[in-house]
Amino acid sequence: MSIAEGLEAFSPINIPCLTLRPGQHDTNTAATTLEATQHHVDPLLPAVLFSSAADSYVIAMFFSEIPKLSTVFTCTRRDSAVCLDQKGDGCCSFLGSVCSNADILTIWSQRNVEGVDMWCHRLLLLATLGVAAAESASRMNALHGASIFADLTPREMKNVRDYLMNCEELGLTSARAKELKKNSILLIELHLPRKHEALRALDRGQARPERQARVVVQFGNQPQPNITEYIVSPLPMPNSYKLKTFKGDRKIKFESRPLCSTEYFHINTLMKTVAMKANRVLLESTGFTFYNCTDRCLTFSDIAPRGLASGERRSWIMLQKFVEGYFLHPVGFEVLINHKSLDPEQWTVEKVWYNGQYFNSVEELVERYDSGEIDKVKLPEHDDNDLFSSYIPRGHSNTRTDIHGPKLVEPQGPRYHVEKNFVEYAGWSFAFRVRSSAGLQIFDLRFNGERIAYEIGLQEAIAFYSGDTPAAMQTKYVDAGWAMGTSDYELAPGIDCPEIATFLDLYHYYDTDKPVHYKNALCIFEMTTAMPLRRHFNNNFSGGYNFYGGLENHVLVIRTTSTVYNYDYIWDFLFYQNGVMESRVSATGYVHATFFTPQGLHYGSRVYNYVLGNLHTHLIHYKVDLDIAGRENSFETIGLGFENLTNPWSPKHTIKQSRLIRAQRETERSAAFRFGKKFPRYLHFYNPNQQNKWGHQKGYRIQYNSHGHSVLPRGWREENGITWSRYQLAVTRHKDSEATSSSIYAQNDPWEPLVSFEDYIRNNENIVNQDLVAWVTVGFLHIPHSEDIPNTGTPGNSVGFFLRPFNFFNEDPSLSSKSTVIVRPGKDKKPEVQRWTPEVVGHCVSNKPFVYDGTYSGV
Ligand SMILES: [Cu+2]
Repeated sequence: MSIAEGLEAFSPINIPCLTLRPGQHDTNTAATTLEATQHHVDPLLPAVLFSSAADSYVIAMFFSEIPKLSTVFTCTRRDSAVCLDQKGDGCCSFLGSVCSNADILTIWSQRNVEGVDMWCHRLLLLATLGVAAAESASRMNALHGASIFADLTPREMKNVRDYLMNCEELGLTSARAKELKKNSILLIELHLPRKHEALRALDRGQARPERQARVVVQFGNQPQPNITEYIVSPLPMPNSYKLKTFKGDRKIKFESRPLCSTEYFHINTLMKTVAMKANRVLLESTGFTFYNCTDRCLTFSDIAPRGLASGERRSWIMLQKFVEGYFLHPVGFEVLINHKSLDPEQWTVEKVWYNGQYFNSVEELVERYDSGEIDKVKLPEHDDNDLFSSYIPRGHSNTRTDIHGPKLVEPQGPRYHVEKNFVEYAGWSFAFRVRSSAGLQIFDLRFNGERIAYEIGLQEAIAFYSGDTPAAMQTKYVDAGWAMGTSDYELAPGIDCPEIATFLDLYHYYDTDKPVHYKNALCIFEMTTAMPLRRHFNNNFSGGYNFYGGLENHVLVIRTTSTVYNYDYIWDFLFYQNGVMESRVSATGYVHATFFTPQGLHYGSRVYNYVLGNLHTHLIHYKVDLDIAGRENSFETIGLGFENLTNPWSPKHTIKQSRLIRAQRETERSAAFRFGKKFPRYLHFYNPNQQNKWGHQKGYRIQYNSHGHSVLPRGWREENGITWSRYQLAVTRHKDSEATSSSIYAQNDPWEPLVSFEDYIRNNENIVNQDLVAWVTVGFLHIPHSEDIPNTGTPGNSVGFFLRPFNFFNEDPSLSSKSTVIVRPGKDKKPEVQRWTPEVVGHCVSNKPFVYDGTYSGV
């Protein structure tokens, strides 16, 4: 059977990167040409699938012998047409002249198919790079499966919206309509398939599970207002929805929903009437008002949680001067409003706090203010030239302004590869997405084709405050409830990410009627840490050296940010060449500040005439679903203990030294480490069924970079909403039903949370040789100080963790890097340099002017 006949027995099926159809078959040369018919052909990702009717398929691919990513191919679509050449000897080679680096074509079948068998086997025999072929198969599966995790496209979002809007029984109206008593969509995002379904595609190249959407609907126009979540499928053309259920069949309380723009509109209206009543008090006290104010206006920040018990919706609102950096301008006026009713006319003011004094109504404040019964405050005259809260530089500059500082350059172009949500770099590969609720996640993390983790993703970020004003005492921010995943605004080249970074757009559907486009909201770049990954100067102890060896430390970074009102989080995942992966969050932006009172000094620092920076603790939660060389993993901790030995070469003496003490953690409870308790030194996850060359079980360890501590006593009211924060680390058995440790409802109902992490470890399951998930809490205490003005700086405010190989490889995998330089003294002591990269680096920096737009809008 000829190749052409073999191919004709199959019909091409679509895969994202390439669709091919058989072209002409030339009987003289016995060559069959396949032409790319639809998509851009990416020469780095050439995978072709042919399927037969019999549920079997042939995979054809070609790949490069030279290290992946180190060469930039310039194939065009036409030039990349795959050619099969049967050169008498049956050897298939790639004929593209431009793509001459792609030098071999391998074809095999997963299952014997009549008539194809022999044809495939002949080709298989000729596949000279068997190992490379296996690697490529793994790579192709990873690429094939990456789209499982891709966020919804605007088209998919619109289709889901249109489908649900047409379901009359739901009675949906615009999310932007001004009434609260309505049924509307709050959120549409990707709903992940179950893990074992995804793995069928990722490990075996089988069909991907159908794409589904998670939709949050607010049913305000019901006798029993409620929040309901649906799974809508199949995408891209949905035709059904079903209820999404939660552990213990818990229902989502209507009062636990995040605030939407409509509710803010009505809060703003209420605040106008409050401010109107208190206009003179505000004007005399602050020089600013809420209406009719031109350049002396007030604005406000709202505090969460909203009340003291489940089912409440009562928010403290803090007035601030509306100037650049208004978070640093609280004016000493706070109001507690009850906005539970769906009729804003029914909303009430329950308390007022003015200059340290509490009142039951605005009227009471005004009356007692007028009668002179209370302590009045008068802020200093506002000085427009006082730059306090602004970014405008001041003071003597110690750096030149006529030249730029150092910049990252890629002298010969990028060395990483991004295809949609699939990324490859120096042996690493992964897929990514950005959840609207909690943000950045990566999936199917592999190194040299071997899986290390199935999912590593942000779950939650909290900041719990203390202070002397009611707003400060009440502030317990739980940021997924503020849709921190959607707060990923535009990144500035050269500042937020290097100019050379790849900037990608994101789309979210949250509190809107159409998808919103967030331009340049995610960036990927390779950088140098300006630190060797490893180096050695081998001294000859007589004024010279035997050799010098060194390797630059390059790392790939994927980054998004969340600006949750005043605060900015920078979320990074970093991938080092030696198999180390790092998760890091850096905190910046404005501190959450309240009005200064002398008592306030117990809770922070005075940072301005009338402003206190309040102490708070940041805690961040990550899910780390490890799959170390497979799903079956175990967990042990390793510490040291002193031992006493009789000195074998001097028996009169005793030797004291440390020895390893390993503790196998067999159950979930034994693998949950509370804050404040002793935390083991090494946290070792390993595959008990796989060993490295030296007989050690292949493993990875989690190493912390964190100074976090718990924020409230265990079980205390709001603490029930963040039970994950009890543990620096907890290890559980993977369950699809335990997908996340928090929810968007935790902020407004932390008292009776929909999702409680504690439930995940309550049953204390066995975790030996199981699919394990590590839940990692990192954080830091922040006592604001004068240098937090105008903004908290990132240096010293980055925390996170490392995933580090521990006997996973046989040696440092960065040995495959050809950026290594070795120098040896040659003849006449002239140094001889051994290297594999060009001797001259060259230089190039972008000459594009700085651009920034800052808008995000519906599409
Ligand atoms: Cu802080």
